[in-house]
Amino acid sequence: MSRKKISIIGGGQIGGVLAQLIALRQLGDAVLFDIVEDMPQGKILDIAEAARVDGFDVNLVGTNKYEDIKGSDLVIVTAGLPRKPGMSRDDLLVTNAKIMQSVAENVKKYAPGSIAIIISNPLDAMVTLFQKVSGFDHGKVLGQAGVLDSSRFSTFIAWELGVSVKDVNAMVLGGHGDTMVPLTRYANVNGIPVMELLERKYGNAAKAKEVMTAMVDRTKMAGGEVVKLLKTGSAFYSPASSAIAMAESIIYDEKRLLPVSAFLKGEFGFKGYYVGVPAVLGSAGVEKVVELTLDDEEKKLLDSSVKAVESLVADMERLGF
Ligand code: TXD
Repeated sequence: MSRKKISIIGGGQIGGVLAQLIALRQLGDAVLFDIVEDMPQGKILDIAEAARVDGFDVNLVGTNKYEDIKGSDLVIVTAGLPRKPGMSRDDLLVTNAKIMQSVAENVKKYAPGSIAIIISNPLDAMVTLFQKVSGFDHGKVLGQAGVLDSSRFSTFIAWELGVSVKDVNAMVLGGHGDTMVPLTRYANVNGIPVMELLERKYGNAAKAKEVMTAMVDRTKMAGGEVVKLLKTGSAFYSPASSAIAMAESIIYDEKRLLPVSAFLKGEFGFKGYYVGVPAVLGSAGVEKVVELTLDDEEKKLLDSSVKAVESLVADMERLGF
């Protein structure tokens, strides 16, 4: 099997970590593209010079030329500006929409057969715009948010319960914003509901609920928590790792069921929007959106999350994108 070619558009914080993870896991040959002269070349040289120590053997290219992404199987887009402290994801809309438009045009031109994973914020709007400009099949364009939000939620649950995070399963659906929907009822530790474990720990249901609500709130604000501490830029290690999990499922046709921003054609009662939902990822990209039973409260939360995505997309269209 020949090696896959993976291009990363945007060689900033997330882009650099992505390139290193691709090399370390020998996921494929990697191209790191950025408009900043010499920077992607410098990062790639630095990563490549660790090959002897880390023991990887893949081709790595840093570039300012879109031609170099020709023939990519997978494109991961991180291009855009990150949030500064106090800035909402939506403030980024206009700046990043302009960038995404040019990225999508070039990916369409040079890598028309690729599958695209979008990471840039505001996530659900950027995925929508990339698909619209590229004209790629909806299933070949997807966004990374839910894998990270779910990993954050799982981490907080593991810390709270004193169990290995490897045994925690918890999913976050909806848009990648303050209206995201952590599914508390489905969260479990190797099948045991987290709510039951919290009730046993605290001996009463009210306290268990309070603790769960605090974890849900922390999950929703987790991106901002990191931004506040870093002071310059936003989270980059965990977003890169999350996109790599999606890339692996696509490249190795693993059919993992992961929460991703996927295009809805009536699933969950929504049509025509990219929203975070469970989906099976394989060599064709998003191969299936998986529905699940939601109670009234969960439906209401998902509904308002989709409304937030709808209004973001409407804003973007009003601004001419
Ligand atoms: O989970 C998630 N989806 C996210 C998303 C979690 C955290 C951060 N998320 C967003 O990813 C963030 O709000 C940004 O929109 C992107 C990238 O974040 P990163 O931290 O990597 O930002 P950087 O370091 O500023 O890198 C962005 C790079 C930078 O090197 C620019 O020169 C480049 O993008 N850039 C471009 N590349 C290609 N083409 C164009 N036009 C372009 N414009 C800027």
